Amino acid sequence: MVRNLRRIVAPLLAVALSVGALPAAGAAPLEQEELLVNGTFDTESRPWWTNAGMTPDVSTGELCVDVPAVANPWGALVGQNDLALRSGSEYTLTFTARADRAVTIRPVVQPADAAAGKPYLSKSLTVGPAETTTTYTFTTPEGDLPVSNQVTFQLGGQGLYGLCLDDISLVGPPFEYVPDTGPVIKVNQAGYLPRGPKEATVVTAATTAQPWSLVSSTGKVLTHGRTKPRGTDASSGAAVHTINFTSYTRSALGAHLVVGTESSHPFDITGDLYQDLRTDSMRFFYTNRSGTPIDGAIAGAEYARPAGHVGVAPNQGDVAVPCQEPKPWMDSWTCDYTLDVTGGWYDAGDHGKYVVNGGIATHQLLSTYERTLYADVVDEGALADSTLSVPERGNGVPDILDEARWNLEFMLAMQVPDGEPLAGMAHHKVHDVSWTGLPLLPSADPRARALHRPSTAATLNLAAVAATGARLWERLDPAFSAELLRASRTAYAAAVAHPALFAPRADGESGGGPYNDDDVTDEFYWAAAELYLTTGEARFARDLRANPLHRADVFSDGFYWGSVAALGRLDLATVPSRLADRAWVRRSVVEGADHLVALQAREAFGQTYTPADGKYVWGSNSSMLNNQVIIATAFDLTGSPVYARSVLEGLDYLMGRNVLGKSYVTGYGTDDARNQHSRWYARSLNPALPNPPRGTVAGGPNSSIQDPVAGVWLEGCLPQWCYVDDIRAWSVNEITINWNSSLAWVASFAADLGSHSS
Ligand code: 9MR
Repeated sequence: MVRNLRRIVAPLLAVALSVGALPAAGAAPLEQEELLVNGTFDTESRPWWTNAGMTPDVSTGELCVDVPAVANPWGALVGQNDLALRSGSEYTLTFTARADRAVTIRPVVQPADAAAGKPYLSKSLTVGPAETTTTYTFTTPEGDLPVSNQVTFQLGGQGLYGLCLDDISLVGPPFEYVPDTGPVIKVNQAGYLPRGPKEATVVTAATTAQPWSLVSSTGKVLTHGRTKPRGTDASSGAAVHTINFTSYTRSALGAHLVVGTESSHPFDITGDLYQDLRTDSMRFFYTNRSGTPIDGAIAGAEYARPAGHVGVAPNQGDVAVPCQEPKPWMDSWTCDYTLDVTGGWYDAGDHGKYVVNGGIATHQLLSTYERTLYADVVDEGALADSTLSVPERGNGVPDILDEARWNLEFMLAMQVPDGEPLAGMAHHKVHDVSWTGLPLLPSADPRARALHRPSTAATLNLAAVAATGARLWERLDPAFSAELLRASRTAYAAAVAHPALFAPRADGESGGGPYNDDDVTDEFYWAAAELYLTTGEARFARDLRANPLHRADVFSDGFYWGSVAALGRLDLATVPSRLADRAWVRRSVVEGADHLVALQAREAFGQTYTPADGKYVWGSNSSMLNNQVIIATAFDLTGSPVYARSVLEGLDYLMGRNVLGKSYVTGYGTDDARNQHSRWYARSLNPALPNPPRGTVAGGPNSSIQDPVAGVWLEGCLPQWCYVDDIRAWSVNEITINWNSSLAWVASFAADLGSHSS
């Protein structure tokens, strides 16, 4: 249902640079609009709803119902939801009504969630057989109103009667969400590397090149030039110019760009720009650990919390978790054993733990480390032991591997034990049997937990990641390495025996997400590739070369938890092996990167993501980052600076060079995302709780805006605008392990570049 064509107001699009940023709100009389849909009932009753079993009849061009004898006025309702209203504004409700005898009805306009506030309008009105038209005017309160409101007619409490409503109208100013997009000059708010690319984007209606200057913190002009007009950018609808100040190669702290009377946010030009991000992006994994107390001395005092899901009340798990009750959409599958699946990382802002998504996230941490074994441009020791704030610091093992092991051990625990049906496969996920609300510490979650049916996808994730782990721990911990390889081989064999056991979407409705995936050709490819790289065995080489994806383009559409062939291909290109067509594999990565770099050149904000359908997916920031992993790997393979520049420019978008002027990485930049959707980094709901740790990336713009806040505020948004930094906006502003693992990989690469180029 499209109520207003464009509810989100992009204030800068039509404003000339010289005029300034925002038109003064409220300067013109507010536009009046009809806010109700289908108040005339010409052909149907939707989207009006009824309760008490009343069936609306619109055959006379009105909405007529037989009201049953219920005790309370609100026991019988006709209503319409999803109304976004402006605060402190006047609205007029008009309707006609008739009843087959004199009754009192109660029109009410109020928050859709009654607990969210008082009604704005609540009246009692007597109606009878003569049709009467009634008009009420009311003013909404000042301050933040609930996102979703409703009009209802309370009809109950008066015995049986018939009632007809017609021409229902609510007129007033439409709600408009106006994001604060900050300065019109969009920069990487954290900064730039002295020898790296330096570009910025200016939102301006000016049609000719404009003079710009780079100004130091003391007001000195460091360099200057002219903007390049780039027309209207498709991903934002904004008219833009770009600024290129790459030729300035000195360091500068607190510099800013100036165009006319406009200034950018300040930024640094410094070689150690990404050093902190390399480690900060990995902090999130420790504070997301399940099954262990989070130590404030390690994580920072505000992140200290008791262990979650270790069998201490009110938690009910994860020490002996049973299988889910039989469900029709799971072919009534269940089991008669329990598993100890304590540990691992919580997936995101929920308390679920998912093998599929855990797989890619764990793999990307392993890969961040493995890259440093083979790439040329690497800071020796940057990922060694005692480089991260984790409890295992000082144990002689690189901390990033310790962190990855925390989840790898959980994944091993999710494998179906010998002797049970589906032995060797991995349970798809473990989570609460129903959704909990926010805020809620993991240790305070009272819900029962359940193991969900094993899936081929989860099993192959385990096979792939355990195989990768087996080679990385071979010397560090031979026993663990052997255990991993055993588990990987068993999982692979189980997946071959059960190649099409899929987790249905319907199994993600209650208490956890679905991570449904019914094409596992890519998971088979990835697992075979990792097993081959670890063992060198011909049978795995045969399997991977027989996979149709081996010679396919696995890079143009990027990769994510549901499409992982690229992970296998990248490792085949970088990890030494005797694969017969390894040279071709390496070329395919470079070609994939070339394609992405060519697309990036057309993007006026430098993003490394140009979806073919022009819509941004859920977690688009991670799509950008995963494309940067492909491009960075091409750098590692060729040493060509084109790829290094591309990755760095891609990071600019994430850290503020975007139409919203938002740095999507918490703690980085002047205007950073910090209210991401989470049950325990939930400061905006409870000031005693923290925001997400520094270095946490938000999912970012998502054209599908599935959550109640984004769905209402961002209706009609062009891709870059489909984001709001609100904790309730889970489809655009969540945090997850697989998104931070992409950031960790790229941040580590960028940190290496920084040290080698300055
Ligand atoms: O990241 C996932 C995205 O790709 C899917 O489209 C979406 C709907 O299935 O689910 C996302 O994953 C969520 C998961 O289901 C539950 N934990 C939070 C995840 C991030 O929002």
